Amino acid sequence: MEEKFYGVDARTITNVGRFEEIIEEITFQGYSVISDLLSEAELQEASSKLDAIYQEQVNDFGIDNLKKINEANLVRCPLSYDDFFLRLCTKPEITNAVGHFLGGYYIINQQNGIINRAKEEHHQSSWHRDLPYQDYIISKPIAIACLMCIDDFTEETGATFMLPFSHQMANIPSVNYLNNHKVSLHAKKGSAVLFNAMVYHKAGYNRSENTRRGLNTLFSIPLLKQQINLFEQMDGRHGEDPAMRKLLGYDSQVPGTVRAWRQDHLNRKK
Ligand SMILES: O=C(O)CCC(=O)C(=O)O
Ligand SMILES: [Fe+2]
Repeated sequence: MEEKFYGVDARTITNVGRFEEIIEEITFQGYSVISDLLSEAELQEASSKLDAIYQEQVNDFGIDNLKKINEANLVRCPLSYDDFFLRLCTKPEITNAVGHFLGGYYIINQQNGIINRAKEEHHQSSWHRDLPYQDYIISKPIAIACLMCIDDFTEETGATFMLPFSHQMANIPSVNYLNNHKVSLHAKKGSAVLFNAMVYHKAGYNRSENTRRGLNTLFSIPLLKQQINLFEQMDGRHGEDPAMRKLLGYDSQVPGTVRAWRQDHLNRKK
């Protein structure tokens, strides 16, 4: 039977295919799950590379130091170690949706691998927004997170908890409200959770026997500063490709002087 309405003229989205469904879910509840995005081969590669880069970071910085700054089991900026992670997060299914919300100019603000080990509390298991300390409502998304499930996200393995509609809540609600309304996002490995970065969420506790990995890429408008200066971190790699320069934020860094700012703008006129 056809759905009927009265007293309603306007509708945000009318033509509903899978893409529109994803857009509508992110718009209203704040998140959507895209299934079957990564192949088995990609998942295995992601798993072993995340573990290897993490080991490299542990060797470099020391596990005690990492623990002191809540960085244990967190892989910072894997895309700067291996282009594989850049390719994963720029699949068209993702960039099409990100572009829908952020428009023609967005950057990779940060990328992190989350290694949620069996029966260990992870720093990301605390409620947060991916834009921390922002306790207000914004009418349009300014950052979209793409959390790829490298392993199955289940109740057992510590699936992400989301608080639906919370991008429309200025402040975080009470623990009582959080517990009554949180949703545990079960998603098969190879899926990606795309969400408005203002949605409150946290990783679940991993009660299983296995490690549960995720890869979170945060895309933002270029007005927001990157967590790590990718130009420096990547030694300007891919700088010859205009689309990559833009995505990696090479063209939206803070100029050092008035003259440099003006020169930048002048160069763009040529
Ligand atoms: O691993 C998860 O379930 C959540 C990760 C997360 O919130 C983050 O990386 O910001
Ligand atoms: Fe997060």
